[in-house]
Amino acid sequence: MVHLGLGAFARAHTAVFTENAMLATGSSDWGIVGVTQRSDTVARQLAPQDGLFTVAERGSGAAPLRVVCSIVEAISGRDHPEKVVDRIAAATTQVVTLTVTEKGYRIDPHTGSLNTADPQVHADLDGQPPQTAIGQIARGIQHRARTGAGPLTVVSCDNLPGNGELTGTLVRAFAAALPDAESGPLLAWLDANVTFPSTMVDRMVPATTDGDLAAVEHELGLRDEAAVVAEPFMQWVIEDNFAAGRPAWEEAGALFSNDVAAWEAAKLRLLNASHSMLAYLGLATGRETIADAVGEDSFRTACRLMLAEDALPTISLPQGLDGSTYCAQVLDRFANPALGHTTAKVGSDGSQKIGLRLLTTVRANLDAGREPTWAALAVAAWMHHVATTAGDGLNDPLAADLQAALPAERSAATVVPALLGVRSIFDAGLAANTTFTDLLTHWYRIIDTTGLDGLRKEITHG
Ligand code: CS2
Repeated sequence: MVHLGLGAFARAHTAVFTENAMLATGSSDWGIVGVTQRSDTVARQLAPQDGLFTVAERGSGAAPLRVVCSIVEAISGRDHPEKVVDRIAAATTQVVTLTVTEKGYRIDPHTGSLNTADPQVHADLDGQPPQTAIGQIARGIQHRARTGAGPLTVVSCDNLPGNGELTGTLVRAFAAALPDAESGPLLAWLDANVTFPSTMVDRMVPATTDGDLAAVEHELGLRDEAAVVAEPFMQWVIEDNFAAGRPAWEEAGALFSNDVAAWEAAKLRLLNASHSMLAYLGLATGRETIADAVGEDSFRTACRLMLAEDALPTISLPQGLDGSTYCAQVLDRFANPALGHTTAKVGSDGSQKIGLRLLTTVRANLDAGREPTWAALAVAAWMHHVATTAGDGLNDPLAADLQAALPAERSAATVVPALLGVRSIFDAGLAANTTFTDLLTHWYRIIDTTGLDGLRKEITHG
């Protein structure tokens, strides 16, 4: 397997599921070539450790420390792009998995397809050794087509609806944008030999801190620069659409399902939506972690109401998922005091997340003639975060556009319409909807002028 995006999540999820599958079946046939994307840090940390790293579970029910050995090679994609293409093209590779986060897909928000105006996508199309995940996959597949290396399955593991179909669309858009002599054969081979199953992944994995590394060193008796911490819970729902072999992930507890879209929608609009809501409410009131934010009664209440009144009535749950039990479990998982998941981390890249997590719910309620009171609170808290984070402090790929849209004088009356004008996030219909605008202005004013006290009062009375 080749895994693109060797962050903490991949190590605590894909690598663990893959090792568990091998342990359960007694096979040692699989190994993961991990590829870092923008930064080479994890490749530098893993290489001298032969790919070995520790997973430290934190919270109630945590297993003992465990050293995972399913990663057999770690490559810096930035520095060795040809190697990445070679590994994807190798006849021994049967699966490519990816966790490159929402922004890593280089989607044009207006078309939903590949942003060919992105300078790196452009360079990859031009024939430079590819730096984007979609470029790496497309070039790897092109080599497979030329060498007859056999079919391949590409498995997206990012929090995006229909992530498999989306990845397929983007890879095809890349292929279609190549010169005719290249695109025809590539598209034909792709159609016959490559599948893109969708998946839903779930495990909370914060960024590893120096304190975590010191704690692992103390417990393990070894220094591990690539250790990761994670909650005990983990879940993977996978569409059974594989073109070639794969690890027996079902033996490791993964669920193969024809209903991945419903699982993903539920996760995005319940778990991720409330995660983002807590992050922005927490950031607005000086709370450093998600556990601190959900520990504030009024915020927990606001989340519960957002889930019960705004989100649950507007989604169809997959079979086997009980909505209220799931929501209660999610809030309990957020409360894990040992995890240290920061509001800053969850609140990063908001421009890429709020549309999928919150605006879907906002739209569904408005369409049904209901007021999305609580989802609007979360969006207003995001707006407050954007408007009060100075200069280049905003961790978001659209930071420059958002800064440019902001007015000099910042109040509910000026910030809300200004940010609603950012078309890559809010469509014109949503921006013109007075129910939504009024809710945003109401909540923004409370956050901005009365802070926590005002929020507490309004949430209890609301
Ligand atoms: C979080 C997710 O950082 C974020 O945006 O909401 O990474 C979340 O922890 C995972 O999706 C949980 O599976």
